[in-house]
Amino acid sequence: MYNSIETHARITTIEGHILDQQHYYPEATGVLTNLLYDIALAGKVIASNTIRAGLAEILGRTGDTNVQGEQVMKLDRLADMTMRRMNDHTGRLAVMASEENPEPMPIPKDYPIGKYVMLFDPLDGSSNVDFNIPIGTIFAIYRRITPEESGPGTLADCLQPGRKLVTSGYILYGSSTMLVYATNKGVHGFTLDPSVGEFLLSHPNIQIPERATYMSANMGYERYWSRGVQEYTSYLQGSHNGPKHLSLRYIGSLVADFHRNLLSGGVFYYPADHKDPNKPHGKLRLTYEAAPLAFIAEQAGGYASNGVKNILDIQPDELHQRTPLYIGNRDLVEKAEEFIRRYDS
Ligand code: P6P
Repeated sequence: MYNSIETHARITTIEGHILDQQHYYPEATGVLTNLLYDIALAGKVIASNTIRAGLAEILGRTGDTNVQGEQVMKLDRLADMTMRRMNDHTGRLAVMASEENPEPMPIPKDYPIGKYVMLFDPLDGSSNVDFNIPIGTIFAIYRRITPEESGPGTLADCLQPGRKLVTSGYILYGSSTMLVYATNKGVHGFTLDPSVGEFLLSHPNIQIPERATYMSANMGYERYWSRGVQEYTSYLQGSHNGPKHLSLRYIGSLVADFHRNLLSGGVFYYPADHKDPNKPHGKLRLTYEAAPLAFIAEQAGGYASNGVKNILDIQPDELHQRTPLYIGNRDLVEKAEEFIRRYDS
């Protein structure tokens, strides 16, 4: 067992890094720093339950279904509760919204109300829990836009375009637990050192490699995709003078697929499909999945689109609205837009 003191030339905790970053924001009052720290703490709690899910009798389904009509996994419920309880009383937030809850969750009246808004997917990919496949928490932080004197935040505060994000990030519960977050000053990754219980800076200033390595899509649904997306897929496989070197990697867990492509270069796409008439815009959600990851991708030199426009420029109409998502290397995402324009317009 290595000693983290010996192996880290310079140990930078997430708290130290956030404080370092804070000097970029003269108006910052430390609230954002503390909010990110609270999210990191929630991540540690969720991680400690995730790694022993099989033992703690929290595997399997609760028998409930969430607003998405999906089976709620016990770990889902625990992650949702942890994220809420770590953040509902700190006085940093005006309102929260979660994938697991139909409506936004205003800060309880007994607690102080803050100036930020947090949207989150507490445990994305949770259907993979039983198979020990990496899963993740995704979070998005905005400033409230409704007047402070109006009391707790509202749905309007939650329905902001990704362009307004202050910070976003994810916690990936995989072979190690990583927290990756982005501000408009870059993308930084931290790895949880269980021996000291701290997230330590392991991936400073992440930039997506210029040369992509992977394409990531559920090819089992190809017959349900539009002509443009089918031709785009052929392009990624070398037709239409496309790249000849891409490998297919798709784990069915958005945070894990995104993280791999962020570090190795690649494009992930979950198109609109006509498999389920109730989900004409694909499966993924805009406000707490696509937009926060799009912010990270763009800060890392990549790009994210719904096939027509930048994800960050989409004004949400509903909290749980879905969107097609193409995300990763800018050239490959723009090529998706080109094929959709050419064949689907
Ligand atoms: P499919 C997991 O349920 C999830 O929401 C994302 O994490 C993942 O990218 C996607 O669904 C996988 O969906 O239809 O390919 O199984």
